Amino acid sequence: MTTNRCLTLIGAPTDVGASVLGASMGPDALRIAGIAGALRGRGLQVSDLGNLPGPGNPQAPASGGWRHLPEVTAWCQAVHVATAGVLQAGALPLLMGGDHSLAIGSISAVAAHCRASGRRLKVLWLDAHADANTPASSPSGNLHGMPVACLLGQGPQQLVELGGAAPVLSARQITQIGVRSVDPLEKQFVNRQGIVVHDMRAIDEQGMRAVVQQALADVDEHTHLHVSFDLDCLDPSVAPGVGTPVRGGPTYREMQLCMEMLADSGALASLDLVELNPALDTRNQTAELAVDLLESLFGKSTLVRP
Ligand code: EXY
Ligand code: MN
Ligand code: MN
Ligand code: MN
Repeated sequence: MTTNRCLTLIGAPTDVGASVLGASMGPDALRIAGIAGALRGRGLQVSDLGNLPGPGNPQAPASGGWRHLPEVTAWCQAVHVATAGVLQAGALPLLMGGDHSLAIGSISAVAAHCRASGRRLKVLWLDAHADANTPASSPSGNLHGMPVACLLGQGPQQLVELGGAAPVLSARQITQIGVRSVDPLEKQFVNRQGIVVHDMRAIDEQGMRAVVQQALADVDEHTHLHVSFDLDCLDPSVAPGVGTPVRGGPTYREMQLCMEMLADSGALASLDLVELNPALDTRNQTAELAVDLLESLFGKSTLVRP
């Protein structure tokens, strides 16, 4: 398997799914950190669709178990259409968020593409959080804490059925890595659904190498691998520019190894890069780190290995 060498950047400048403002500046911070040039340096043909338009942030309180549902739905629809267009054109879509609720838009489009082309979809969710709250279990109503549940068919109907067919994913199609913050009722949902979670304890006990090997065990030449990379997965000491930091995350070296192993799989076919919050960052350090890790994800390594 080899990774598609044509890549299209999609900017989705919104923070309507989050409690903290600022993820709306993520796409431009990634551009300033040189995302396109770095990927071209890896030999990729890169185009940039620019920033999608969408509603502003009403900064309204939660009601009915969620905040900003019409706005999140509009953004996810825009992302769905853009992602479907990029896949249709034969390129690899890289969604630059924006908050993580946008993954409902990208992954629903990827799933439809896989259904139509007979490929098996596998989603790797790199995150400090499980993002598996439902409106009934969420302590905040923030929809960036609910995309996994929505993709599994639990959540507001507008989001669950965003791409038509629901549920978009079955639990065995998703594997989570780096999780260390799960709400009490959310934990019950994760266990009931049987989502495979390699939490930080697993990384500490077994090492990143064993964890990624297990996560990729069912990936073969028929697999479309989607990586949904929430930058708060990284330890906040190296990635401070996120709205919901949680201490105790993977180091730069651990995450770089994860990226290198994903590159070796050759199965990567779509990607979300989300939750970058430049308002909380230090001199664009988190954006630059994200671009550095992307280079590893697209095949940069120290030596040529057999
Ligand atoms: N579990 C908390 C909530 O649902 O409010 C925090 C979620 C943060 C989600 C970030 C994007 O990964
Ligand atoms: Mn997330
Ligand atoms: Mn997160
Ligand atoms: Mn390394």
